[in-house]
Amino acid sequence: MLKLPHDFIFGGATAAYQAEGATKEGGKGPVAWDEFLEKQGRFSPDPASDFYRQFPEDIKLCEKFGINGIRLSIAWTRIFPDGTGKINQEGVDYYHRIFSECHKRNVTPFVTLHHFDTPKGLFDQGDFLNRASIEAFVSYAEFCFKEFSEIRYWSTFNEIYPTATNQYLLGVFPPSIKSDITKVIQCLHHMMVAHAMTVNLFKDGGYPGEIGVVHSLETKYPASDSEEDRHACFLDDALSVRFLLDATYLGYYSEETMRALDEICEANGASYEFSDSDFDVMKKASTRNDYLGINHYQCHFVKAYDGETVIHHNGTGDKGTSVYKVKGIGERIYKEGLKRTDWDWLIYPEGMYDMLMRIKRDYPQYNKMYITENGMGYKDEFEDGIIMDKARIDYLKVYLEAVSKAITDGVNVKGYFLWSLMDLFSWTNGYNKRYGLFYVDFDTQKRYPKESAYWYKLVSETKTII
Ligand code: BGP
Repeated sequence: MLKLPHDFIFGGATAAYQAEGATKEGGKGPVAWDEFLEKQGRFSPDPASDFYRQFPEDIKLCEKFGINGIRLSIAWTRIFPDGTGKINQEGVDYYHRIFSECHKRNVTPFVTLHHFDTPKGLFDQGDFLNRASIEAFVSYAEFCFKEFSEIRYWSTFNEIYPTATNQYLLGVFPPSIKSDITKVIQCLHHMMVAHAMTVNLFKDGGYPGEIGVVHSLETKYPASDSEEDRHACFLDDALSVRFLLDATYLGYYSEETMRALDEICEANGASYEFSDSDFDVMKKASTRNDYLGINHYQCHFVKAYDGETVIHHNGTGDKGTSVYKVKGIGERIYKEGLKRTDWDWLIYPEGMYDMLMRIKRDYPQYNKMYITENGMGYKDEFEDGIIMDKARIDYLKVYLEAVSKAITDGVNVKGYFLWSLMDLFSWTNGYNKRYGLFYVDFDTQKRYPKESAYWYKLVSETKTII
């Protein structure tokens, strides 16, 4: 049986908008999602898991089940309802209460400043396409560093690539724009600049603790050995993985990344603009990241494709309905013989191992890594308070084994945050795609430990992947 280090963090992950509910309470300002979900009419972000009120119970469950880290995000609009300017003391007090509860229960909070929830006012002015959002984000971050001095682990952003593509390529996040590669690249770059400015501010200000960024990093493999498929894989990887790692650890985009970017832009009639002063900021920050957070759920097999962009996002759990073909990049296909979830996410733990090894090889200055999200969306069956989620345990086991192997092979991984601590609201799937160790009855808000919670407790206590 494989082991994990004695000081390893066995965490659970959440995000403000998906856990808290209470979107119109406590002086919270609006975000674009409020209106978007209301218009869409499929599901509401309230009550979510009512973490707004239930947090003492959730943090107590952490302690009881050997979970010694919690990843959570601050809702920017609970602190600054309009994004900038007036401060909402009720929101500030709320997060102090959460952090003190964590302290009481020996659960280390890892705090993300932005998890898909830009304040509505800034969003309406172009979100991160508009440089005004960069300035506003840095000021908000500075406020948090000064105010929440009890925090030791900060992440600037959650998943810059899915933010940009869900907003401007797939169109499944507000403002629902499809196939606009110019906007995708501009959003990616501006968010990376905002990250770099924040890291520089944190380090120059001498704040205590550590700072990093959480990227979604999912390995791409060519669908076959053909030259064409290998090239499609190179393009997909360059935009979704290499672009971000270059920005984070080099402070510029490498020659290979730029080659791919130019080819993708040419095929899509897209363009980009990067200023030299941005690279000065990014370069300065590139050696100052204390850690990298990796969100990794699946991997992709990529095939050459030369048609128009056609995407169908499987947001219902109807297995086999996913389509992902992007003009000038490639097509992501199902791979014969590989298991996948009802949402068509391929279960392939080698992808996690390969990603960790690649970062160690290509970006040796990474310092240390945490798996900040990994888990299995599943239609859990609830029978008299008992939830036997064997499929989730099988998934977690092979992914934790991949982490353990990477550590043995020299990668410095310090912890793992399972997505999700308890069942949460999912942005594009609502409430039937459950990930939690704790089942949430969304009507009563009662929590029930799943079989996987007992399994995770044992793994955490023994540091052995059973
Ligand atoms: C990540 C996000 C999370 C969470 C998770 C699962 O991309 O950081 O917020 O939602 O994926 O995704 P989903 O809820 O779409 O299944």
